[in-house]
Amino acid sequence: MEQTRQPGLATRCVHAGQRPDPLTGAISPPIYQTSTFAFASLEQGAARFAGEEPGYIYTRLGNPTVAALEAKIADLEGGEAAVAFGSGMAAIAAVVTALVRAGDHVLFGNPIYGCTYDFLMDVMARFGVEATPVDPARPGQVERAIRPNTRLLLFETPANPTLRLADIRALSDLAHRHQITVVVDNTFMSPYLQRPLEHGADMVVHSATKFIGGHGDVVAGLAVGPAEVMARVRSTTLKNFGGILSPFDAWLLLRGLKTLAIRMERHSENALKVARYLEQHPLVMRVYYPGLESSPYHELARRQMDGFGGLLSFELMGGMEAGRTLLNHVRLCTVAVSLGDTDTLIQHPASMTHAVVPPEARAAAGISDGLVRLSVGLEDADDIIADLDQALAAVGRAQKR
Ligand code: 3LM
Repeated sequence: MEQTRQPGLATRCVHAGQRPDPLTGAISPPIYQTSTFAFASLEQGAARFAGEEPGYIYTRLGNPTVAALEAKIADLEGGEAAVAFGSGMAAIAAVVTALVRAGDHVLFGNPIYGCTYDFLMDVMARFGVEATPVDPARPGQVERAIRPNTRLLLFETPANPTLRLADIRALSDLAHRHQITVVVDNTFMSPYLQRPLEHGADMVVHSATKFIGGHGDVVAGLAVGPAEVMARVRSTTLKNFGGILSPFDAWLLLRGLKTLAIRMERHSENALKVARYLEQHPLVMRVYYPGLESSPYHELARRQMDGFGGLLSFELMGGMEAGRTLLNHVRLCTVAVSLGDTDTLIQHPASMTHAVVPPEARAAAGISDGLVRLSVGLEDADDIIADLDQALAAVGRAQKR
């Protein structure tokens, strides 16, 4: 029987964008560690520069290993084209600056990763682009903030660090009624758990440093969207700011993506167990995890996500001081920023990832001084829970003193 069925996501994580090297049969893609590519003649070089002949020119403009990664992520997100960058921030900055000009206005969901906030509110303001934070869980508020010059709506779902969700379909429909481009930062989910383009978003950005790489050994970014827009990004803000991904780092991401499906399933399974443990702990006031039935976002999560992911955050009785004690007593969990690694990472957003966000903006976005964020890794869930349990016992002892 002829196969017409689209292969499943796990299959595409392994195979999309890749085939054995036609020259040698190597299954692992070659790392084309070269800065430049030879032309057979002046005419060939000129034709490549003129875009009249396909082929590589110079690694800042394109590289075969990087191209394999771009093809894979475009396939997984269900987009027409993708561009890779040297970091998530490079991807976000390149996409935003390719889409707006001085005099334009940008809306963004708050909370958002601290450097994205800083980039939009500070850097873009200096180039005449105003940005307004909105709560994307309140579409009415988003609509009221739209101005005639609003060009872009950028948001994370789930959001860093509070795990607030946004309804991608509802916001995309709303934005499109006003000719506004919707960009979703899908870092917390990866395409295995959520594909924003299927819900109406125009573009997706990633810090590929996180679940896509998955092993805590590479800093990278990705953007996916319509071919015309991605070609514009490539030929303007990628080419001229030059924030490219190296061929070796592209190879690490290709390797990481092979196991994305099983990693995301285990991250999600472990995080749910940890969230349930934390939820019943007397020293924990609130747990933010969309997989918990108690989450106000649980229904939306079931609708637009294929799993609940590896990130959660929580607030302790005793606020900041309790958080300090907890972080200083964990043993298996590592006190570190970043997320999506094999290792469980624990951090304090107010003093770390979101320290650059002004305190009033943090408070408005629900980032309290006592909030702790956990990126649940691939260890045995019982071991992660045992570690948190002994650290929480230390918090309890400190409070009795
Ligand atoms: C962090 N986040 O620990 P890079 N979008 C999202 C992110 O979480 C991040 C980026 C973009 C963290 C990094 S904090 C110093 C460490 C949702 C990064 C930016 O440029 O690849 O770091 O991506 O929350």
